[in-house]
Order: sequence, then structure tokens, then C-alpha cells
Amino acid sequence: MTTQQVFSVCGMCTVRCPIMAEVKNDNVQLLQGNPHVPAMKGTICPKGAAGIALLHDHERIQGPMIREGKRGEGKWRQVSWDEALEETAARLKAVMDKHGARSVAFSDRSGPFKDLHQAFVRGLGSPNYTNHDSSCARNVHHACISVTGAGREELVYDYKNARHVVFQTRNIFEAINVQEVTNLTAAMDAGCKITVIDIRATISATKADRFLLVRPGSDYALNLAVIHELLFKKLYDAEYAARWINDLGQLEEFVRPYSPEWAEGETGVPAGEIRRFVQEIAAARPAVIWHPGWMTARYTDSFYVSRTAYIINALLGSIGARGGLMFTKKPGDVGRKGLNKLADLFPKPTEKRADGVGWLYKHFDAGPGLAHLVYKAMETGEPYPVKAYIAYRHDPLMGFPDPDRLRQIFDHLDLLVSVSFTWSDTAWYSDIVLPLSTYLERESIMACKNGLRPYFFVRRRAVQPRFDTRADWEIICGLARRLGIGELAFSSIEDIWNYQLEGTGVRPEDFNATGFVNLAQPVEDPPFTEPRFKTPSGKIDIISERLEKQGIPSLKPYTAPKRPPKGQFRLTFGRCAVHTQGHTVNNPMLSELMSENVLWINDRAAAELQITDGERVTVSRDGYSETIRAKVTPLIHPEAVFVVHGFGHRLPVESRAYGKGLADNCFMQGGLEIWDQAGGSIAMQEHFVTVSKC
Ligand SMILES: Nc1nc2c(c(=O)[nH]1)N[C@H]1C(S)=C(S)[C@@H](COP(=O)(O)OP(=O)(O)OC[C@H]3O[C@@H](n4cnc5c(=O)[nH]c(N)nc54)[C@H](O)[C@@H]3O)O[C@H]1N2
Ligand SMILES: Nc1nc2c(c(=O)[nH]1)N[C@H]1C(S)=C(S)[C@@H](COP(=O)(O)OP(=O)(O)OC[C@H]3O[C@@H](n4cnc5c(=O)[nH]c(N)nc54)[C@H](O)[C@@H]3O)O[C@H]1N2
Ligand code: SF4
Ligand SMILES: [Mo]
Repeated sequence: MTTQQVFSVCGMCTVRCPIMAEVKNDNVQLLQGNPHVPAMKGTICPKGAAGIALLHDHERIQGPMIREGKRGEGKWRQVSWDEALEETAARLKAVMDKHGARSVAFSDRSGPFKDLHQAFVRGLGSPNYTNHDSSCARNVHHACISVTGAGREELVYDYKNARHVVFQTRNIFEAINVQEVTNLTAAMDAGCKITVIDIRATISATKADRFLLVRPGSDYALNLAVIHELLFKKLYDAEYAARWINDLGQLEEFVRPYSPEWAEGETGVPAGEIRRFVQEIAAARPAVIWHPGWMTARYTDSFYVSRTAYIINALLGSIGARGGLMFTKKPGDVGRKGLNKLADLFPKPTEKRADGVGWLYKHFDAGPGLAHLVYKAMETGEPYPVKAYIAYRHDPLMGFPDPDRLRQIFDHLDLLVSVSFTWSDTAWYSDIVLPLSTYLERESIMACKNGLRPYFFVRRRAVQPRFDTRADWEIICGLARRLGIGELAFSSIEDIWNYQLEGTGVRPEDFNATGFVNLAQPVEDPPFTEPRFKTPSGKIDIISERLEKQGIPSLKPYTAPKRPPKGQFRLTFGRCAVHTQGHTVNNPMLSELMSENVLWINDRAAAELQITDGERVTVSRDGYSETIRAKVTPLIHPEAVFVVHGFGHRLPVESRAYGKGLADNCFMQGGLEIWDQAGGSIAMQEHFVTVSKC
């Protein structure tokens, strides 16, 4: 048999890069970046390459499971798909009959294929679709709305044409997005400067022209000083500001006390260094990107760090500029019809959301709401009972703080269902587990990527499932059929594609050649895109009506982060290049590359505790402890310790990951209640631990 080239979408992390699989005899022989996408250049990251190991991994879920023993006990009965879907539908129905459709909550990992999930939740009649984002980027999204009126994904970073990029709380060379990295490295070759602001020297810091080591949690002070310097030294783009920014006088008055000298005391960055840095970014404007952060569910003021990052971009004139943050185009903006939405098969839910978003918390984007507040409703029964929960491609017991507490909350549910392609803590605690085929064994619905040049794309099935697993559409449509949601009971993926594409002028076979269909001509040299601020005034309102109405200050005075009590450290975390969140540490290939995490600890702090590099240490908090190897280094701030997130697995079904490394989420007791009231995200770095020799 000849080798086939199947165009697909990587599913090893949230980035979802376009890929090409070479397939022979129903076997994936090679995975690479889609060669037709210029910024991929055939490249794939190490996690992407490990997709083949995932495909053959016998330790993933091999068939539908119904719980036999107590929750979390691990006693399962493997059943047929028919039985699993019948049972799920019957138990969902029982909950809805008793408590109404609104008592069903559903969370996923957001992204381009979410329309199918949203349609299902609407079809049930529940307003409670949510996602992981209050543990990831909600603060950035809300900050972007507060400044520009547009959501975070309505702006793209034009790395390729940038002259200076500032990464604050963003480790782009380890927390990878392949196309962004390729574009950035091309810009660096052409002379683009990089500044990294972090609490430790990452790989990104080693590639930067300037590295600012800040005190953990003090970024807001630094940003206020940068605004101070831009305004008082008149280094900002006055023409842009006059045209596009309201309330500049109020901003100037507000930042008056926040000088670089003041910020030095808070952040540890010398005032002179701040001044030179500001001069440099001002000289490069408007082709500057001050990255507003991605994983910013960290502090109770992270929203304001992101918000000031957007304000700095505005002062540099970079919002809308080539080499800055450009507005994306939707199909309608280039004279094309977008995909027909599956969610539009159903009326919008009129019921209030259980998390209060949209009615109690009016400053938040209603969209997916905030998962941690949905969990709260599960416990309190307020504003109404939430009794069934489907965690779909989502592992909240690993990705939200305080898993013991979250398990107690889940104990209030009549039904917990997990849909996943690997075992996870949440799947293990569920009543029913529906195993999803890996991304190489399943096709997706059609999706649209807005950008400088919008396009439609699709994931094609590369090989048939190795185990008794199913594709998303097979699971969702199978449930819809059994629940009497006829509109969504499609019997083939082609029927779904045809519905989505109807009237767009694009046919399913148009994806055969490259895996995607461009909706506009190439944009080789993007010009300044006239900003389309969706604020009440059509400009950037520094004083945001939406925030003020909710009693939230647009300009919040700085409060210093808590200092760790003597002998303690702030627990910080992040990503590494070879793992994705919590679900690749048992991957046969990636576990070999990195089987456990280590505790970064400052060399002087370690010396005081007589801890040496490589030694096992005990990390404790409130009577809870785990052990881990120490990485003693001068390259981290002395107030912090750092681990890569996702380790410390305790499931017996994961032999390669079992007992290896430390689980940061287990040291965040009480963490479900600590969140940024202005931005909506959980604040996961507001926890302190002690470290001692074993
Ligand atoms: N303590 C702490 N908590 C964190 C973080 C942290 O650094 N520290 N990081 C936060 C961040 S940034 C995020 S985004 C969330 C992530 O939180 P999650 O989204 O829960 O994390 P994942 O490990 O990606 O979990 C996805 C689950 O879906 C399953 N799955 C099913 N199908 C697919 C698929 O097609 N692709 C993928 N990739 N998975 C699939 C995986 O097997 C896995 O069990 O966690 C957040 N929580
Ligand atoms: N390889 C890989 N790539 C990924 C993922 C993955 O799991 N693995 N996940 C994807 C996802 S879901 C996300 S959200 C993104 C996340 O992308 P990033 O947000 O860039 O990744 P992180 O490593 O979580 O955090 C970035 C940096 O913030 C630093 N930091 C911590 N506290 C502070 C602070 O107080 N101030 C400052 N200035 N810096 C601080 C950390 O040291 C870390 O280096 O990555 C995506 N890409
Ligand atoms: S960054 Fe890597 S793992 Fe993530 S989608 Fe792209 S290739 Fe896959
Ligand atoms: Mo994330």
C-alpha cells in the first residue's frame, strides 16, 4: 500500500497546530507540521511528535467504563458504547426531570471545535457551558475587553514584523506555539529585540536581549512605572493617543507617584534599568508587542498586570500597528460567509448562569463563565442546584487548586461523567468514563481561524481507533439521539460538515489538497489596521464604564504582594517544552525525556537550609507534604520556589508517571476561594510552602 498524507490538527496541546500525518497500512509513520502552512515549515514540537506514542499507549482508556465501587476507588466495569451512552442519557434525564435542564453543567477546553459542545448544552436547555479558562487566561481576556472592547483572541501578535517584543509572565520558547515561535525567530534574525520579565531565568530569558528578574507578584508595580516614564518623559505616541485614547489626564495623575525609583523598591529592578528599557521600547514603537501574558491565573491583581500591558501597547501606538497587536479579520470582514453554527440549531438559553456571570458579575464576558463558580454552585445549591457535570477533555482535579476540596464538591453531584483520551484524576473519580479517540483516530467538525487572513480548517482521521474509543461527534450525537435532541443527532461527519459549510461557497473536498481553505488573498505586508475598539466611545476608555459600574476601579492603587513568612517560599509553577499540563507525563516517549519535576530554589536560600543541588527535599503546607529533588540555582528569585506543573500522579493505571515528582495543585489548600475579582481567574500563586531536608 502506498503512503498517504493526511492533513490534520495536532491534539497534544491546546495550540492545535496544523499537521500532516504520513500513513501506511493504517499506521502513522511520521508526524510533521503541515508543509503548506508557511509559519509551520513542517516543524512540530517534541510533544507533537509524541502523538505516535500516545496512539499506541496501552495505558490509556481502552473502552467505556461504568463505576462499580465507590467514587475514586478505581473499580470499573468495561461496557459497550451502547450501554455507556444509554446509561449516561438515562442518568442525565433523571437529573433533568428532578432539577431541570439547568442543573447540568458541562466544561471543556474551549478552542476551535467547541461549537459542537455548546450546541449539545443548548440542546439540553442548560445555560451552564463552561471551560478551563478561569484557571488559565480569563484575566487576559477580560483585561483586553476592558481596554479595547474586544476579546483577547480578536488581536493577533504580529511577531514577524515586530522590532521589540516584551514577554512578561510568558515563556514562549518553552510554552510553545510553533507558528508564533517560527515568526518570532524570523523577526529576531532581522534584528527584533526581546525583553523577558520573569521570576526566574527561563530558556526564553537566555535568548533575550534584556532580562528583568522581578519579585514574584510585583509586575503591576513595574508596569505602572513604565506608564509613568512613557507619560512624564513624553515617550508615548502622542498622535495615536490624541486620536484613540480617552482619559489620558486621569491616567497621568494616577501614575504620578509610581516612578521608576518607587518601582525599584517593589520589584527589585534598578530604576536606571527601567528607564533604559522604556527608552528602547519607545524607540521601536509602534512595532512593539508587550505580551499581556497567557497563563495568568496567578495573583489577585493579575488582571491589572494584563490591563496595564494593554495600556502600554496603546501608549506605544502598537494596537492596530504592523509589528504590534493587529485586529483579526472574521470571514464577514473579507466578504465571505462564516460557518453555520451548530449552536444556532437551538435558541439561546434564557435562564441565568449558575456561576452568576452575566447577571451578578456583569463585568465578565458571559461566554463560558467561570468554572470555579459553577463548582461553588454545586456545593451551595445557589442560585439553584447543579447535579450533573460532564468534564469533557478537562481534568479539573489536576488543573484547579485543592483537589480534596473539589472532590468533596463533586460528592454533591448525582452524576459525574468524564470524556478523555487518557486516564486523569477526574476520569478516575467519575461515575462514567467515555473514552475519546486520540486526535489521530478521529475527525473534527469544521473550524474557522480568524486572523489577518481568515481560513477554514478541519481535522481528518489519520488511522482507525486502536481501542474501543469514539470521536467527539460520535459521542455527542450519540447522546443527543438518546436524549431526543433530534437536531443534533447527525449520523455522519459529512452531514455535519455539509450543514456547517452550506452557503459558504466551500465544499468538504476543498480541504483535500492542504487541510485548510483560505478565505482571502495573502497579506504579505499587513498595513496598519484601523483599530475597531468596541468600547462605548469607540476609543480606549482608560476609565472603563463596565468596570466602574460594577464598583471595580479602572485604575487600582498598587498593593504589594505578601512577603513569604520566614522560612517559607511562594510556590510558583509553569511549563516545560516536553510536557503538556497534566496529561503527558505518562506518555511512553515523553516520560522517558522527563519523568519527574524538580524544585527550583535560590542558591542563597538553599544554603541557609543546607540544601544541596540534586538532594531530595520535603515540601510542606498545613500538615501536607511531598518530596522532590532540589534544583539549586542563582537563576530564581529568593522568595519563590518553582515546579513544572502536571506531575505527582497517583493513579495505579499510569505505571510510568506513578509517584514521580510533586503535584503543585495539592499545595493550594483553600485556593478555590482565592480569585481575582476584577479578572475572574483563580489566583494560584498566593500560596506559601516550607522546604526542608528530607
Ligand atoms: N497548579 C496548576 N494548575 C494549573 C496550571 C498550572 O500550571 N498549575 N495550568 C493551568 C492551565 S494554563 C490550563 S490550560 C489548565 C489545563 O487544564 P486541563 O484542560 O484540564 O488540562 P489537560 O491536561 O490539558 O487536560 C485535558 C484532559 O483532556 C484529555 N483529552 C481528551 N482529548 C484530548 C485532546 O484531543 N487533546 C488534549 N490535549 N487533551 C485531551 C486529556 O487526556 C486530559 O485528561 O490547567 C490550569 N491549572
Ligand atoms: N510545552 C508546552 N507548551 C504549552 C503548554 C504546555 O503544557 N506545554 N500549555 C499551553 C497553555 S494551556 C498555556 S496557558 C501556555 C502558557 O504559556 P506561558 O504562560 O508562557 O507559560 P508558563 O510556563 O505557565 O508561565 C510563563 C512564565 O511565568 C513565570 N512567572 C511566574 N510567576 C511570575 C511573576 O510573578 N511575574 C513574572 N513576570 N513571571 C512569572 C514563570 O516562571 C514562567 O516562566 O502554554 C501553552 N503551551
Ligand atoms: S505546540 Fe506542539 S503539541 Fe502543541 S499543537 Fe503544536 S505541535 Fe502539537
Ligand atoms: Mo492554559
